[in-house]
Amino acid sequence: MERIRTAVIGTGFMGRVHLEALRRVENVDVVEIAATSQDKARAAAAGYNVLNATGDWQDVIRDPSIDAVHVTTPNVSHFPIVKAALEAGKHVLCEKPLAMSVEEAQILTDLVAAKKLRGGLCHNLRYYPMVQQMRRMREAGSFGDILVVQGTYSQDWMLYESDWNWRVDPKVSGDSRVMADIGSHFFDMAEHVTGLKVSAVCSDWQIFYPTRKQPKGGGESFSGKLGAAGETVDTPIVTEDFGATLFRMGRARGAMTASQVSAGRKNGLVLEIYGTKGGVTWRQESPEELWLGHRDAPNQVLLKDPSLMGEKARGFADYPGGHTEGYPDTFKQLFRRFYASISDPSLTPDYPQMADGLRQMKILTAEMASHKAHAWVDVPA
Ligand code: SOE
Repeated sequence: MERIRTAVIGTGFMGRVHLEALRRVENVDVVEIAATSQDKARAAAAGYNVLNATGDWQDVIRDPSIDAVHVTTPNVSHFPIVKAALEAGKHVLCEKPLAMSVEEAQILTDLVAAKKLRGGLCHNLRYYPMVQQMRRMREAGSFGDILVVQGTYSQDWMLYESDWNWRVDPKVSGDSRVMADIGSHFFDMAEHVTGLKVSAVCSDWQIFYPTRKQPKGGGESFSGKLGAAGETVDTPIVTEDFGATLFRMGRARGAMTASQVSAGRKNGLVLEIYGTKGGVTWRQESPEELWLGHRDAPNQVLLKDPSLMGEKARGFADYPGGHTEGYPDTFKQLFRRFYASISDPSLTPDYPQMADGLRQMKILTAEMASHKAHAWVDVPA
């Protein structure tokens, strides 16, 4: 099989997740790592046995031997890097969000189509095996017509006033924090699994800490794990710690919350779908289980086991029952499909596209407008 030469730009938490998952894709060689400094890039390259390291991402763009690029930098630089990579004829896999605005996301979506390149977006959570099982059961009509979609994405890593992360800075991360970072995963999954589109939203956001204690010497409470020590400066906060959104999906109705201040919830994405024939619930904190709800029979819990899964969902479970597949495996599944579509240009891509990133920017923009106006806002198609 032809080998594909790829580069990873960004060496934070997501950069490391991408580098690890890329090791599990058979026909890819990671040939360069780019970071904000030569030292950081060299350290990451040494850790992942990659030959080339650079402190300037433009080096990657200028190298004609590189076929594909992973963009895992903070949000504000997604647009310029993805644009430059596409213009240079490289396939791109970008972390979410695709861009800082609908306008930017539209430019990238048009560009990838015009250039006839592959453009993927890391809404990886779709690829937990039991999320695919839920999707395929819905397609087969197991839940009937969908009436209600509800759930949450709850975390606790910003619970204290002393918690800090680059995502707090709107110039780097955007005007929304919680809804952009994790609310977008909820909506991507809800649309993917139900096959329905969010048509209108009514959203209410809250900032619990008007200021937070920013560490003077840098440091973060998410990737840093144990928090930052030392002197801090009180910094005004303008992005939400929590958001709640009512939404319409055609005839179906829904409600969701997203939070970074829910004590004890580490990565609590929950999606519940209720239809005319039955209900289903999936929880990211126990991802191998699917709860199946019935009105006239005892409820069931389906444990991930390829032999018990539908044929199409089975392709997303690589290990036998009882052998847990989790967060890192979702990237493996996405990357394999991305690179398969590069190797075989005739393949219809079956992974999130840049257009899906544009879609999330439209939902997010409508939520923000709704919160500001205290009113329902339509989401354009
Ligand atoms: C941090 O909130 C984060 O890593 C998100 O950025 C990811 O997209 C999500 O998968 C887990 O939480």
